[in-house]
Amino acid sequence: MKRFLTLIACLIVAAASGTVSAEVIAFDDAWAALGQGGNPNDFYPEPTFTGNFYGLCGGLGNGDLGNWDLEGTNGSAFLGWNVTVDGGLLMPSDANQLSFDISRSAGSSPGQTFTIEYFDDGTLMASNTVTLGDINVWTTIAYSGVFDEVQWLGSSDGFSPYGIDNLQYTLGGVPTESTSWGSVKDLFR
Ligand SMILES: [Ca+2]
Ligand SMILES: [Ca+2]
Repeated sequence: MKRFLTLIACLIVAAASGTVSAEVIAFDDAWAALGQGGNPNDFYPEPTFTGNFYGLCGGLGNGDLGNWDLEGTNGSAFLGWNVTVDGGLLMPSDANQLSFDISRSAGSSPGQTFTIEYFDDGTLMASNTVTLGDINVWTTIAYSGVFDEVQWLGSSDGFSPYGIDNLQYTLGGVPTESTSWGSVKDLFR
């Protein structure tokens, strides 16, 4: 019986330590299916991309359709923004991790910025503003914490088109040590 309880406790600790792997959106599969300017929301069931984006772009590795001067970081295709530069993500449920790569594209200017805000149940949880590098020099945006919506703001400093690629996220709440050890203690009562 003691061995059984020890096994159960180990399983609970393993589950609480987070073995869930991230979902990865590379945009290349969507671009191959929908072509230049396609809407990622017509391909990926989640998350929902919000705002007035241009759409899927093949990138330098696929002939640089549209002359963005960008090659994605996880396969050449990426999601391009040049109509308006504010957008975001709606998650299907609470998520606890997000990362993606961003680069400004042809027609943008040095020093332009990108601001991202993370919300849970409508409450701002965190925000981050970065100054983007040169064209086709990608910056990784990363966040850990509970959120269900993301809003971002492109630079207000003139025309500021950009691409994003290699979007990764993990759904689920964040397990805490007190929660997991509480469950283990309950078993031994
Ligand atoms: Ca890609
Ligand atoms: Ca929520």
